[in-house]
Amino acid sequence: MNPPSLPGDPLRTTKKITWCPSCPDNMILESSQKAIESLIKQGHKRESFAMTCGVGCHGKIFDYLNISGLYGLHGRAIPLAIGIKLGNPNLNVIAFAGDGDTYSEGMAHFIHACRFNPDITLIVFDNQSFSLTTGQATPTSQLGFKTKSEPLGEFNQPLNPIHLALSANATFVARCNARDLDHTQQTIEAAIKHKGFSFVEVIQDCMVFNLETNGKDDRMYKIPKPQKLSRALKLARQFDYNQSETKIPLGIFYQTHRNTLYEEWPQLQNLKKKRISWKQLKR
Ligand SMILES: Cc1ncc(C[n+]2csc(CCOP(=O)(O)OP(=O)(O)O)c2C)c(N)n1
Repeated sequence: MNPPSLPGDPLRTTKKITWCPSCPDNMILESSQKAIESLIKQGHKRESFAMTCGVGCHGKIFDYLNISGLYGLHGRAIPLAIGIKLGNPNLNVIAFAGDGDTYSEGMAHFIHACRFNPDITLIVFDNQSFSLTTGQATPTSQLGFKTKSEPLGEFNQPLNPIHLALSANATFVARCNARDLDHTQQTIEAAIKHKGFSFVEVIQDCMVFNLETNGKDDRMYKIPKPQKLSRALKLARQFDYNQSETKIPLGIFYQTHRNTLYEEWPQLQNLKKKRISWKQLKR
């Protein structure tokens, strides 16, 4: 059962927001909520949305967005989302996760989700830092990032999640800037509508940790539409997550269609056809 909603705002709980003031997590909450509201206006039921979260600052969205779901372990938002989708393939399932969460603890799930193409949406809050645990380096932190646990600076090259997702055959790959609320909302909406695994990386500042990587907005520009895979891979390489002057492309890099996980399973196709979950299936 959902908790009480804010008066006049059914998609928001009454829980007090404890993110830092001006943290872009607030903006990602807003864009995600607006995307869901828009889909509800287009005929989706609020009950058809479910979410999962990993552990981190981002995971608090679970307390604020008033849709059903499961709050998971660190790195496990994706398998939980796949589980929910297998239980009821009629749901729109959104996994909210952090960069540490997804690309460190949850990396195997991320790669295999790109391959298996479950019909779920992954939204990664990428602040290039393990922020809830006071700012250690994640796989997308820039070279040289000095932390309490790495006083000499990060010496590993950052991972490029956009390039990785494309290489692992993801069917929808996008990047947004948390501060650009309209673009983030539109991209999340397109991602939820996509049939298959949709991955949206939202670049955000952290107001407390890894400050040197903040304020990249001037370097960002928008790709007008999804590109061919070869071009998308090239565009993905423009930004390598290090400190530099390179441009940072935003938008849907690539979108294609192939059978999703449930389409490969006759049992799930049956549930989808009857618009029911396993629980409602008469055996
Ligand atoms: C398996 C496991 N490893 C480590 C932790 C400790 N831990 C909790 S939150 C967190 C940082 C989360 O960072 P990120 O996913 O980037 O999210 P952010 O806080 O930046 O939003 C860590 C390392 C944990 N809870 N479980």
